[in-house]
Amino acid sequence: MGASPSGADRAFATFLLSAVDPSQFPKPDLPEIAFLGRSNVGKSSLLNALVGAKVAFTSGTPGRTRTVSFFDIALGSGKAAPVLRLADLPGYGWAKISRSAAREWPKFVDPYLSERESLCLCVVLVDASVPPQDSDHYMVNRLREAGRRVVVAATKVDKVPRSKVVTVMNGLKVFLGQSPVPVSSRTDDGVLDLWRQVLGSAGIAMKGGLKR
Ligand SMILES: Nc1nc2c(ncn2[C@@H]2O[C@H](COP(=O)(O)OP(=O)(O)OP(=O)(O)O)[C@@H](O)[C@H]2O)c(=O)[nH]1
Ligand SMILES: [Mg+2]
Repeated sequence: MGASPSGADRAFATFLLSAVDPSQFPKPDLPEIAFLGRSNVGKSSLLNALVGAKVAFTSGTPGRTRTVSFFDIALGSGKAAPVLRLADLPGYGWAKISRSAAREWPKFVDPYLSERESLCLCVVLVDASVPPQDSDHYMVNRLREAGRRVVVAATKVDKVPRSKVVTVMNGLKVFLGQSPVPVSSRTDDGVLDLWRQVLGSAGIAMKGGLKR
């Protein structure tokens, strides 16, 4: 069940569709939260950790996700009506993707980020175990300029020595202009904290507290 709490806040995720073109995006009829970050940063893994099920495809091969995949989330019961939608976006900044795939990226992601009316939060993932990158800085600023609400999640914090976590988080805060939420999909550290923020952005208060 991952990091999702039991009871009223337990998430039930259903894969809706994978889109390669804005015409394929689902109707914007639910509050939507997008997961963005460089290839291999752990977007799909974090999404799975948040919902407590392996719904998003993860891979050791960077740049694997080339589509926008949408997942509808119901709370409390799998039979309940969905209350929010998560979007797993393709990774950016991976040099080995084919040139045509690199050209494809902005074509269907940029209109999504700029125009998607139901998009209420962008979770930008940055890898806590490597130095911050210009592409992370670019993405956070681009989203702010588009008027998007941004939460920065610092992933793979299990790979950072405990004594260095505070320094790394402070460095990211200075670099990106906001405090990151340290998370690990391996250990579930910080996952519930992030889940609370995801629900909050959709106007949903967590009822079940922090108990699993
Ligand atoms: N140690 C550690 N490894 C992780 C964590 N999250 C993901 N990984 C690993 O990082 C690799 C990439 O994970 P994905 O979730 O597929 O990354 P992604 O950002 O969705 O990648 P693309 O879809 O290719 O852009 C996999 O080998 C994961 O097992 C984490 O919290 N800790
Ligand atoms: Mg992925």
